[in-house]
Amino acid sequence: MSTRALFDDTEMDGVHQLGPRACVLRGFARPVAGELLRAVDKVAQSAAFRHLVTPGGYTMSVAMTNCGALGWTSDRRGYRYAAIDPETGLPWPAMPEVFKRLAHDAAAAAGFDSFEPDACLINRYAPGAKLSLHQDKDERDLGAPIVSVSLGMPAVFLFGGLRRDDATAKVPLFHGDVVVWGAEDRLRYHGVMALKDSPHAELGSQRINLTFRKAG
Ligand SMILES: O=C(O)CCC(=O)C(=O)O
Ligand SMILES: [Mn+2]
Repeated sequence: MSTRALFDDTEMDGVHQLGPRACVLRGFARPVAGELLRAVDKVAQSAAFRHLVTPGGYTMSVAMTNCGALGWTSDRRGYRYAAIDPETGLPWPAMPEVFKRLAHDAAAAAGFDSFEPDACLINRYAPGAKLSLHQDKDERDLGAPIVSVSLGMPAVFLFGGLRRDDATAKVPLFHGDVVVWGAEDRLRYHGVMALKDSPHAELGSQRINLTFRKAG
């Protein structure tokens, strides 16, 4: 099924509930998308996108960088949050105000008050890149939600249950969509299917995802 066909089964705007405390806010980030993308470019000038290696020795197809007090990173020794970018030896770039505001406001719109992320993982997908099913569980404070912003090419987000082998919903995500999940949905498995090449007007053959978390 094409991504568009999947999307036609859902609504164009508004809130799409994925669980008791999980939802997609359709188009929520669209008004600030240009500002977000300019800020991503600026972050990447100081902390370049890189393909991390997993503890199992696999090089990830998604390119990553971070901003904020803590950055998510991986190498043969494991996954972890670090205050210093291992590539530059410098602190990660500060989290831009527009990021903080958007993350806070999206969380509030999804029913999570006072979200103040200290980590923003920036994922860059080229056609064919994917993210296997996983839980976000490296954060100290699992009481805070995850806020995940999609920009550029569409993707199919997989949203499963609390066990890896639970059924997954296929959720098409478009430029400006924001997914928020927390509380009893905080540890649900999720991933991104291999991206099809359907170039976006501003970003071309790329998808950028911003994942905001309270890690420390
Ligand atoms: O790219 C996405 O939509 C999801 C990213 C994600 O799950 C992660 O970075 O942990
Ligand atoms: Mn994740």
